[in-house]
Amino acid sequence: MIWNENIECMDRDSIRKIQSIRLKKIVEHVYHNTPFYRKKMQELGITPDDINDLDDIAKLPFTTKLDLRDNYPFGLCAVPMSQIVRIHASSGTTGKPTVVGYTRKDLSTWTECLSRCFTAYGADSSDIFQIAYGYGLFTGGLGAHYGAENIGASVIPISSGNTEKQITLMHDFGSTVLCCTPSYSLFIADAIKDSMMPRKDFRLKIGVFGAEPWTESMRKEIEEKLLIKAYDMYGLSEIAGPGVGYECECQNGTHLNEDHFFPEIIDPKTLQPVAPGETGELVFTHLTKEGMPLLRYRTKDLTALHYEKCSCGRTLVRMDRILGRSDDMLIIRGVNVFPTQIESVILEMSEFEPHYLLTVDRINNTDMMELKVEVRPDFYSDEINKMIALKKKLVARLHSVLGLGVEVKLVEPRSIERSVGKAKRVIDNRKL
Ligand code: DLL
Repeated sequence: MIWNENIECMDRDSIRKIQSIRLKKIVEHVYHNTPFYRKKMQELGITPDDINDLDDIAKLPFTTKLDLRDNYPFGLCAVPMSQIVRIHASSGTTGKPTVVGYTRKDLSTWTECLSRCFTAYGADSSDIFQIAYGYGLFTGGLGAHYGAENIGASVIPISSGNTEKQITLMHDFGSTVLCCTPSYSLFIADAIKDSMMPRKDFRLKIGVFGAEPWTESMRKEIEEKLLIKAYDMYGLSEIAGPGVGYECECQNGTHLNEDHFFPEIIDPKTLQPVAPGETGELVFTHLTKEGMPLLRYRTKDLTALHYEKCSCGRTLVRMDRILGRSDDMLIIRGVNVFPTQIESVILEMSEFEPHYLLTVDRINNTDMMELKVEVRPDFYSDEINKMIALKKKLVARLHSVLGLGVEVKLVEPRSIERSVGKAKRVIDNRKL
């Protein structure tokens, strides 16, 4: 099913026309209402009259997370506070949170985007949504909530955590759709297994997972453990929250709601656009946002875009799975390493659980990586030789994929701390 066929399946020329008109309008809006952008555009020697079609976007300034922090909390709002009806914020690891404000129309646009997502996953008014993303300043809970209500589904606003209660309600209320981070879904899967409640007594069929990078192997693992179909949902607070992008039944990339959020891929070093299909940093320009519209916001997420029509009939551009964030990329002895690469190696070997923790240190001026990984119960053994052989196998595989040596520590099942939200999988102790 398609929620908004007119837009989701619109031919490319028409979508570009709409994007062009909206771009011009939004540039005028920020120029006249956000002193930060007026100043930036004046510094570049441009006015809204210089922006006439999509190609002119390259003339516009970029925006970074630092700009949001410098204008904390409401400096980038383009409307008076009396028009802001919702405030969300995402806490970074350092400094002040990034704050975003929504007008009533922004909330309705966001809800429309989520309705497209949920419909693409095959959900409708007959479904019961268990929303186990955090409610609060994080956009996951409330964002998904409004979208699910809008398609007429029944919503259980349970938020994240309290895993025992999650599975009791999932069982008793007959939840059919679970929304949470992919890492938390594995925690829930283990809890269901421990509960001894037979799987046939649960009605769960769809998982809506996002908010952190996850791999194809992780998808397979979740689908096998929970006996559901797992879909990707992409988003970030600065742009809307969840629902910026979604998979369809073809699972051939994540469709972006590009009538509201115009995507570009740039080379993060040269800041120049790369060709379609090439990997680079994803950049978004708001096309319809009233409250806090951003021009060319650098997400730091690394991916590629594909413009060919999808077999589902949708023409909205498809984005590859997020490879990682450029700021999550570790540089180990000069080699680039993404946590998702490590996850793929662990999950392609049946002996390991998808739970791991990577610690990076600098010892005697040399970067060292230590990987703790859980062995599955049926492979975990007291026989030291078996464990040594298993460790060697993993070290060799990691070496061939990463081109680096990793110190591996095999640990007992369930010994690595679980997360109910975004998983923390890397600890970098280097003082760089
Ligand atoms: O994580 C919004 C969200 C909530 C998305 C629920 C999906 C589901 P932030 O906390 O601002 O917002 O974090 C945004 O998380 O830039 C990506 O690095 C990462 N991310 C989000 N979704 C995905 C995904 C929410 N599906 C940051 N795959 C983004 C990979 C994702 N990374």
